[in-house]
Amino acid sequence: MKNLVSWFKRLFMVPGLFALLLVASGCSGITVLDPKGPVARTQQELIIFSITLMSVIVIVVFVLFFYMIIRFRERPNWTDKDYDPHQHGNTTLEIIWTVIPFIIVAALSVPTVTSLYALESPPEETNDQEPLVIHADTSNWKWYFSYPEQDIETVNYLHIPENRPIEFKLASADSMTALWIPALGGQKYNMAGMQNTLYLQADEEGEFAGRNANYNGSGFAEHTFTVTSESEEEFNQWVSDVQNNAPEMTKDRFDQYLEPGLAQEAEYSSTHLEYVDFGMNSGRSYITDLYGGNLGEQLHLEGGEGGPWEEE
Ligand SMILES: [Cu+2]
Repeated sequence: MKNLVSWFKRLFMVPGLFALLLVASGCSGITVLDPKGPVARTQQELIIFSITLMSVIVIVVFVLFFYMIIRFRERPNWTDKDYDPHQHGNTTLEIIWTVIPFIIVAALSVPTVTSLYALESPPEETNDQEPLVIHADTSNWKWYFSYPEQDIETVNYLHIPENRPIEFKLASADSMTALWIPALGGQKYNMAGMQNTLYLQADEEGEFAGRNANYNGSGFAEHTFTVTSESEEEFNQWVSDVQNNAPEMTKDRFDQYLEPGLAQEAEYSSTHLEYVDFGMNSGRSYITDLYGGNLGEQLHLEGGEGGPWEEE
């Protein structure tokens, strides 16, 4: 009896420790579970739904498991007549363990696919509003946010009006990256020579953290930006400030930005889209045409021959 008690104690210590760990790690502070906009809220609901469903499955499996090991444990007075271990050809069991996985997969995938498709267009609650288009381009390890309509561009920071959908046009000058603003919604990839569209929206004012969510080398950890969500008046005020006071993004200046390295936050009263659009096939080789030489030097590729594999 004493053995049984200590066994139970040990059994219940594991989930207890786990719960303590969750609380101690400040689990309530997870940004994706604290959405600041409709897109993030849809995704949060999906996450909570999936965790709940999977927890139910785990609990059922564990209950069955403990039932089995107690029900069919080795006992001195049991004989072969009490238990038949051969279940081959048991139609009832075969049907149960074929149908249940189907139900689980359907229950998980139907809401997931529905939300994924719904998030491919601007949030429904603000569909009376024209989305604000922002081109979000990257090069190692910087963010360029161009507002074509306002004809301004920022480096490594973003201002957006609250309660208005933002239509991000994602592309990259070089390595593949991903735009992620956890408080506003999940990430999507930036690639060279093609464009992705991501709709996000903030429904309150505040400062949110944004980052590149796809590993792209030594500057990855600092490939971040801040998002300021503000009222429409404040946003318009900021736009006209930048239009009137910031320098122009000249082609020379932008070409300097494209060299690998980090950059301070900055703003300009014109956009680089006048010279190159990395989302188009024509913009695909822009950075290699500019700096491909440096890369060749680093990799000993001059002249297309005499590479490291030919040096000996
Ligand atoms: Cu692609």
